[in-house]
Amino acid sequence: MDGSGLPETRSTCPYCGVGCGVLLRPDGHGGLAVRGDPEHPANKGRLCSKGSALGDTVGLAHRLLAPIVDGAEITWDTALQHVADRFSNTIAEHGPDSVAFYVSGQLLTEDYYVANKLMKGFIGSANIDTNSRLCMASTVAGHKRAFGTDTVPGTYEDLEEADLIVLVGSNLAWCHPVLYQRIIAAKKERGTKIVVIDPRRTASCDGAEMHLALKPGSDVALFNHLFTKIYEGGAFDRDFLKHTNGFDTTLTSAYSDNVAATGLSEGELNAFCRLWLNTERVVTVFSQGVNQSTSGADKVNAILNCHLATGRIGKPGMGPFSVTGQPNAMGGREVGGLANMLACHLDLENADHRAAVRDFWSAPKMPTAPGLKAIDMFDAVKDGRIKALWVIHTNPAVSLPDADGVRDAIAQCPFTVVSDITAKTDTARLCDVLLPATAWAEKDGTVTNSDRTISRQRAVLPAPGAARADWDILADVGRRMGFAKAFDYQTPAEIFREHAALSGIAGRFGRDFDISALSQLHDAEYELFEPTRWPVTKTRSGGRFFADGRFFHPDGKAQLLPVQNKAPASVPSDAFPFVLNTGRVRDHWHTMTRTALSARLSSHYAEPFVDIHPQDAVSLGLEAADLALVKSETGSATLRVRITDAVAKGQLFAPIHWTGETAPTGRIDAVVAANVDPVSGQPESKASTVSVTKFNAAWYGFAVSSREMALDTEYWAVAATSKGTRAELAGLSPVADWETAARTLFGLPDASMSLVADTARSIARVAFEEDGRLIAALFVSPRPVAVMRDYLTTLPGEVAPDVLTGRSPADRPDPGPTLCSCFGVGINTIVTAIETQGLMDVDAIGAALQAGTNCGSCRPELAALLSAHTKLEAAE
Ligand SMILES: Nc1nc2c(c(=O)[nH]1)N[C@H]1C(S)=C(S)[C@@H](COP(=O)(O)OP(=O)(O)OC[C@H]3O[C@@H](n4cnc5c(=O)[nH]c(N)nc54)[C@H](O)[C@@H]3O)O[C@H]1N2
Ligand SMILES: Nc1nc2c(c(=O)[nH]1)N[C@H]1C(S)=C(S)[C@@H](COP(=O)(O)OP(=O)(O)OC[C@H]3O[C@@H](n4cnc5c(=O)[nH]c(N)nc54)[C@H](O)[C@@H]3O)O[C@H]1N2
Ligand code: SF4
Ligand SMILES: [Mo]
Repeated sequence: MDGSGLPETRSTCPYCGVGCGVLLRPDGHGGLAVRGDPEHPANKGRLCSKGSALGDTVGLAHRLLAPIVDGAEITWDTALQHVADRFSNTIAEHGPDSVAFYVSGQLLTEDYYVANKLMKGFIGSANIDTNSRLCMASTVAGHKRAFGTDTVPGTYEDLEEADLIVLVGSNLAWCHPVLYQRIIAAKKERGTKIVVIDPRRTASCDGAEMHLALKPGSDVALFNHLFTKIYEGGAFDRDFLKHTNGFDTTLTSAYSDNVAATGLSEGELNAFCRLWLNTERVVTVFSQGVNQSTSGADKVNAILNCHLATGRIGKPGMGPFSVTGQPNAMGGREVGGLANMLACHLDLENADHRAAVRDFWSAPKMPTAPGLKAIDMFDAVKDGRIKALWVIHTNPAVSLPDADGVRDAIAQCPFTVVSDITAKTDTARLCDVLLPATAWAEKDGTVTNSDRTISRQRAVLPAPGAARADWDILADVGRRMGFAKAFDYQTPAEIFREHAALSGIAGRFGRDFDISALSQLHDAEYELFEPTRWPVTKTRSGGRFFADGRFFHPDGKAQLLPVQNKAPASVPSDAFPFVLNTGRVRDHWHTMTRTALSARLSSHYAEPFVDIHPQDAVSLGLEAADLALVKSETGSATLRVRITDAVAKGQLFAPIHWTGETAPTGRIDAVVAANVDPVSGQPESKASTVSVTKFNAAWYGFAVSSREMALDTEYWAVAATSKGTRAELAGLSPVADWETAARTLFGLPDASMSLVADTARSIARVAFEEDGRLIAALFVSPRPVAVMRDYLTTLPGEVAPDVLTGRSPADRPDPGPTLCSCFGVGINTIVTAIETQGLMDVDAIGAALQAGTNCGSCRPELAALLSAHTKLEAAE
């Protein structure tokens, strides 16, 4: 209870791997109030901008409510029988390896367990892989090579107990904001130092002492150099090294590597190594700048080598820390969701492990060889080896590299099933059978976060329409394929208990993942289950791994691994001279099927963009707000130009979030090459080579409307606003009749209209009214449209505002793009307050404007604004 009288239910945020606890209070009309759970160990009440806006995303307008086969709504019985028959017939005709599941690190553990059991135990193929292949595969491979198992040694408390945090290829401030806030809070107490290792200057740099802008892909060279300095500085731990193999060969290899590949100066290298050597309590946090690389697994081992050599692992405030992206990336690894893993951290290729799992499941057949990894799986779809595909809780037509190729492959697959919460995704639009899943807040189960803490997600809203839980859909298909007993589940609690019992077998093989003490959990205990860090056995609960020097290789030791720096697979050429880096923005989640529903999350960035260094912009003849055509050998994307020295010369950065639904030419993975790490199979999503040219628009447009628009121009990007929608537009050929064009765009054949146009010069301003209220407006210009967008988006619904000037009146200044999404405070408002009120720090901004005082996700950007402003003043 929170004092309002209505009960609150504890659950877990469905976005990132921090796994924050939330308290949910339904309003009884489909709405949901969400606040941070003060009791949850991951966040202790904090939430970031995405978590705070969860209530905006639970509406049903966009939801898929019934099964659809070949475009027509049908019953579950018909749909699932059809799925089961097609899979069974395909297997009968072409063998088990002719079918595949492509699943997700966002599935709950119970869903994931059933999918893996059905494919590996009963269909008898290992062709199940997951979007974690694009996310955590390099870390899994690196962990297994070093430790013998895929073990995250540390805990979140280590981030607060460290004196040095090294963020490698992690924009923690935006991607794991609550962890970043925990670190910044600890920094105030103990003066924690932060080093960011990233080719790009990010929001995470704002709280950091040092930013090492290394050359893309060169992390191995940097950590090899650190390894030699550890040796020379005598910082290695002789006692701990007894628990490891490979020190000498690793050292020789490290010496023969070329630190110049990092492009860092001697001063930078020395300062970093000195700090590392002199600080016992160091946590190295790493994420996609490490994993998404053709040397991803080697980067992981180069980092682990340094921690193992110094014994700085598994002790308070020390250790390597892979932060997981998705809410259940960790759970997926536990159930063995990757094509080369078995359940419970057991190995598919180990005959004893296989036999144990087969006996436990009473499985008729088990595959003996790994299945197809994501990229290979979609290649096999393309060339016809995979004839039936089931995609669950992921959107591969957007998120896989060579996304146009993947889209074509899915389209031509003889039979594709998609389970999703909405039909409005690029992948769902391609399938034969579309199955409606219950969404977050409607379903029950567990997830495991980055520090091995298992938490419950709980249902507080009714399942809409015919939607069913993912585990339930999978189990029903399993029964219909003839495996009635193995898939006779009634509740997620039953599945959880089975998984926990299986982990006891893994424990007997001496594996790390053992939660066997939970195998007898009663339904009521599962209902009340509190966040719990694994392992959970009769003798052990939670804690850290490896401080005792006991690892999981057969000899009990850890392996130091000689690794050598390797350049990214795509080499810049005259045709493709730029290196394209891709990643996330603060307020959007992946392909935006949920965050795009929230007006406040959509106001931080409202369209896809590309960051270009100022010198490159000059040589390309690009100005800020132009559109650029970014091309590679695989495809192209049209993106808004932002000119910034946050990226180095020769490099570009573009976000991953836009899709056929929100900006069809902004799908960045159309451009990304499908180069993979040879060890992990993870694609190099951060270093494709591309060309950039100006998109020669004949006209540019900006539109606001109180309803959806019919967008059909060469470039468009749409975003939700508090009053409806906004869109950026551009076209390659002049438009002769702006009245007709605007009426078609807004679907307003008869509404009363004001128009100012100079068609020959592609200038037009059009506004529509209904009952004296503005309902839509369009601004067209031969150059990128300069109007006060963030003011204009507030106007639909207002009585006769003076809209055609595109400017706000003096008494209603344009707030500018939203920086604080919780309180809707724009950049212009903040800059004005800094200037007129002489605000000196982030707290002062908060006191004046509230900005940054709720979730805190925007605090790094507020700090950056302040420092830019102070620099300007100093220069005056
Ligand atoms: N807001 C938001 N948060 C999210 C998500 C989201 O969609 N939105 N998704 C979640 C998921 S699934 C994931 S996996 C995580 C990802 O979290 P992060 O890995 O932190 O996010 P990214 O933006 O993908 O990439 C991190 C950084 O790697 C840098 N980088 C690129 N190449 C290199 C390199 O060669 N070396 C180094 N050292 N750095 C490099 C990039 O410049 C980028 O700043 O975020 C999770 N959290
Ligand atoms: N270039 C480039 N590409 C990347 C990355 C990058 O950094 N750069 N990052 C990669 C990484 S780390 C990741 S994790 C992927 C993420 O990529 P995806 O997994 O493809 O992205 P999502 O938008 O999270 O897709 C989740 C889908 O599940 C649906 N969904 C939501 N809830 C439910 C539910 O309860 N049940 C079911 N069945 N469906 C549901 C959503 O509507 C959505 O369609 O992208 C990868 N692609
Ligand atoms: S940091 Fe934000 S997105 Fe991640 S779990 Fe917490 S509230 Fe959710
Ligand atoms: Mo991810």
